[in-house]
Amino acid sequence: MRLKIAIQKSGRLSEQSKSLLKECGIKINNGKNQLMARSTNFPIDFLFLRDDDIPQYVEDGVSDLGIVGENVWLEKSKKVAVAKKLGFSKCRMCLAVPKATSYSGLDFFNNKNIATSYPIILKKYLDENNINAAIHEISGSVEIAPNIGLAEGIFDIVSTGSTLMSNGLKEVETVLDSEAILITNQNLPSEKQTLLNELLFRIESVQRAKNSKYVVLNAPNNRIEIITDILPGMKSPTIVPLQKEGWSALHSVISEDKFWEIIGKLKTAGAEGILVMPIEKMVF
Ligand code: PRT
Ligand code: ZN
Repeated sequence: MRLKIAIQKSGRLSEQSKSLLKECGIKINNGKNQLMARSTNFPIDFLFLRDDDIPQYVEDGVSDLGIVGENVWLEKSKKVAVAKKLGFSKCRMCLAVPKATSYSGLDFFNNKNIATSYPIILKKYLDENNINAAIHEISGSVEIAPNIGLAEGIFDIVSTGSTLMSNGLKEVETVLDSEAILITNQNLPSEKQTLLNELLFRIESVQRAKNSKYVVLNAPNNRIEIITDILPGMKSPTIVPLQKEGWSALHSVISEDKFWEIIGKLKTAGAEGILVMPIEKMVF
């Protein structure tokens, strides 16, 4: 039994989808322009598709799994399960209006026109907020709609905000945050579910490692207790005596988001020669 996973053929998700699978130890052998590929060291096959088509393929069981943005998953509204958030291709979906528009709140959009490539998500949001606006579905370059007189506002994906800025628009509401997710068919047979569980286990080990750093530092023995209290660690730090009398080396793991805060405290507490290293995998 082999799993099939659909990933974006080319675009913002494709490289990171492939990298994630490689970091999970899965080899992908594919030449250019191929639509399918096989892994030689894990029972999984790859389908390379447009991201918009992936939810349908997964619902139909043509593919067991797929990687898409949450925005595409929500817009397509197919019957698939979400197995995991993958943490890359982060963006947000926003309402934006021309910079000169005076905007006082969502009511602004009542009886206005909004251009978007995401009519389903937008309609749900407007309905939930009792806003009555006309939705104009266009497939690309949504950001030019206000300038050509098609709409008073747009609803689109924003990442850095530079596209909005260069088109003289400002973001006025964030409707949702999106990132890449792993979707799965809802009726996977148990053998495929077992393979999926193995894949999820690997993804979690990779994600945990990405969020953590391995720290080694030297400290006088009389500072070890205070330093140990600062280090959260997996369990407790490893303490190794140094040849230098009265000194030890401490080894521990700290999370990326607390990194600078913890390093500062360690220095104040008397830590020296602090080394910080990336971790490749963290298996529990
Ligand atoms: O050909 P295919 O249909 O497979 O690809 P696509 O052209 O539909 O999608 P693609 O590759 O552009 O994006 C795939 C996914 O990446 C999206 O569905 C999102 O989940 C995610 N993503 C992350 C983004 C962005 N960031 C992003 N910035 N998708 C699009 N953009 C566009 C946005 O539409 C706007 O035009 O970038 C512009 C805004 O970017 P900033 O940085 O100027 O704000
Ligand atoms: Zn697409």
